[in-house]
Amino acid sequence: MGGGESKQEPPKDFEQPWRNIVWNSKALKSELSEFQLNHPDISQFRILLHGPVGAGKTCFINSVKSVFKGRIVVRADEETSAGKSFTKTYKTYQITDNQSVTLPFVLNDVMGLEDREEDGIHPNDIINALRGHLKEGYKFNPVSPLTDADPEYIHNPSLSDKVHCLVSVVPANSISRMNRDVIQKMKTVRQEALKLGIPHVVLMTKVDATCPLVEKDLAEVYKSRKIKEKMEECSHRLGPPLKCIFPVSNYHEEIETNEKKDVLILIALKAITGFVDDYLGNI
Ligand SMILES: Nc1nc2c(ncn2[C@@H]2O[C@H](COP(=O)(O)OP(=O)(O)OP(=O)(O)O)[C@@H](O)[C@H]2O)c(=O)[nH]1
Ligand SMILES: [Mg+2]
Repeated sequence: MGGGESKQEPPKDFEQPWRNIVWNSKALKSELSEFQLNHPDISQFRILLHGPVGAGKTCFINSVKSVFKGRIVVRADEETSAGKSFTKTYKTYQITDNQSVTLPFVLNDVMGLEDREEDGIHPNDIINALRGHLKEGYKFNPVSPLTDADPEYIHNPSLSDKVHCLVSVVPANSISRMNRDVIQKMKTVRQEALKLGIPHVVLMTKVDATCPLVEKDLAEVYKSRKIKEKMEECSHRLGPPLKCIFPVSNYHEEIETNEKKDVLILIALKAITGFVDDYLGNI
C-alpha cells in the first residue's frame, strides 16, 4: 500500500470498533495478579520479548511495571537514539504491584535484531533463550551464539528456565520498512516456538506515532483503519493470525499513567496469560 502513507489523506475510521474494549484497568489488573498457574513445577511463567532494535521492548517492560505500580517506573534501560541495540544482556524482570504483590509472570529482554549478519542478536540465541539454555546476565555476542560446548550453557533447563510465551515486538510505524533479513530471523524464531508448542504473540508498539486519530485519542485504536492495516501487515509478514496481535502504546514521555494505555497493555498481558494457561495445561 505504497500510496496509503500520504500525509494529506484524512485518516479513515470504522464506525464501530472491531474489537470490544472495556476501558477499565482495575478488573484486568486484579485478574492478572490473582491468576493461578495450572502447573505444579512453576509459580511464574516467562515471557520473552524480541524484535528489531528500538522497537520498544525495554520500554514495554517499564510500561508494564508502571501499569502495576500506578506510576511511571524507569528500571530497565531504554534508549532514545536509534542505531545499535541498547540492551546487551539477558535479563529477567519481576513485576510487583503497588501492594508489593508479585505478578505470576516475568519478562525477559534481549538484544535487538538487526539486518546485518554480524550485528544484533543472533537468532540462535533467541532460540537458546526459548529452550532455557541462557543464564541470567548472559552477554549476547552477535557473531557467536551460545553453544552446548560453552561452560555458561544450561544443559538441563528446568521448566522455569524455559520460555512460555514468545513475543515479537514490532513498531507499527516501521513494519512496512522492516528489513527482509530481520523478518526472516523473526520467522525462524517463530517456527522454533511453534515446534516447541510455545504460544507466539505480536505486540505492535508505537500506535500513537502511526495514526493521528490514535495519537489524539488512544481509545480510537480499534476504529482506525490504518492501525488495522498495520496489524494485517504484521500478520502477513510475520505469520501469526490477527487474534495473536495486540496494539499498544508504551509510556515513553508521560509523567503519569493513564487508563487507556494501561488497558491496552493489560489486554495484551491477559491474552498472553490465557495462551500460556492452555500451553501449560497440555505439557
Ligand atoms: N511514540 C512511541 N515511542 C515509543 C514507544 N515505545 C518505545 N518508544 C520509543 O522508542 C525508543 C526505543 O525504545 P526501547 O524500549 O529502548 O527499544 P528496544 O526495543 O529495547 O531497543 P534495543 O534494546 O536497542 O534493541 C525509545 O525512544 C522509546 O521512547 C511507543 O509505544 N510510542
Ligand atoms: Mg532494549
